[in-house]
Amino acid sequence: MRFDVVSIFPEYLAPLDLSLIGKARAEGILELVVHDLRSYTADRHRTVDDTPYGGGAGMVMKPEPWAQALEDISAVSAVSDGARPTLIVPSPAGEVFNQKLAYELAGEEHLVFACGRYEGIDERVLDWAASEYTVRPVSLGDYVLNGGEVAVLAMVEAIGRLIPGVVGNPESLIEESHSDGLLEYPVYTKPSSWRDHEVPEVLLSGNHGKIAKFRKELQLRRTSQRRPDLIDALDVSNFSKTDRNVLWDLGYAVVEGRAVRRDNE
Ligand code: 6GU
Repeated sequence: MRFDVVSIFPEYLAPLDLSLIGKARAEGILELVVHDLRSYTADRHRTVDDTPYGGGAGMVMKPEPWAQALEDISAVSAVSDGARPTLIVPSPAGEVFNQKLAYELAGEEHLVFACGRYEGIDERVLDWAASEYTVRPVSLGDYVLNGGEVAVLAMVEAIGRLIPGVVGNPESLIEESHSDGLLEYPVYTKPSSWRDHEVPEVLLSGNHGKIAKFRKELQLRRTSQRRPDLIDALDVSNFSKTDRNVLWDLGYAVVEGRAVRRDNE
């Protein structure tokens, strides 16, 4: 898989040399190239921004440096016949990034990230790029960052770790938060008694059936407390009697494969 990142702050992407992603790059499992947008300018001042048509605050990124960079990158794109690279444009105005989108993007051969700064990139770049790329504006969530670089660090890590060979133990991908639509259960390690705080007794019992039930119950409890929106989205048609009882205890009934708050019934 190949990633290209275009930014006016290439040093911002330096953390991608580290840890599991850095190791995967060194091993050739993934290829990642960071490009300085200013190297695609043609004027003496290497200008990348200008004032917005129609007025308003801040500056807008000029289209031509982006076109030069994206043309250069698509020209060397090694996607198979019929496929095209995906252009991800980090923006608080994009679709929201989540684990499902991370899996979808991990299945692509070539992802290009266009890091905007200031008030964003001239919108015509996105329209123009659609002839060579599948263009997807993507947001991390409902808050505003100064530019796309930090969002790209998050997305490359979330996508990269799903590529076979990047995470050493594929088991750790299966059991984690969000892959089953629930938050992860809490974890503990030695010592079993620490500053008057005890590890839950059942985890010391060696009874794996009981442990699995206990963990699922904690997943359901913390998800309903912290992320009730995830409970609403859950498919509970294959839930065991025990799981349904926990849901009931948390104030939900099971109606047509969904958990419904009993006070909304
Ligand atoms: Cl992807 N970019 C920027 N600039 N701000 C954001 C974001 C992305 N996601 C949330 N806020």
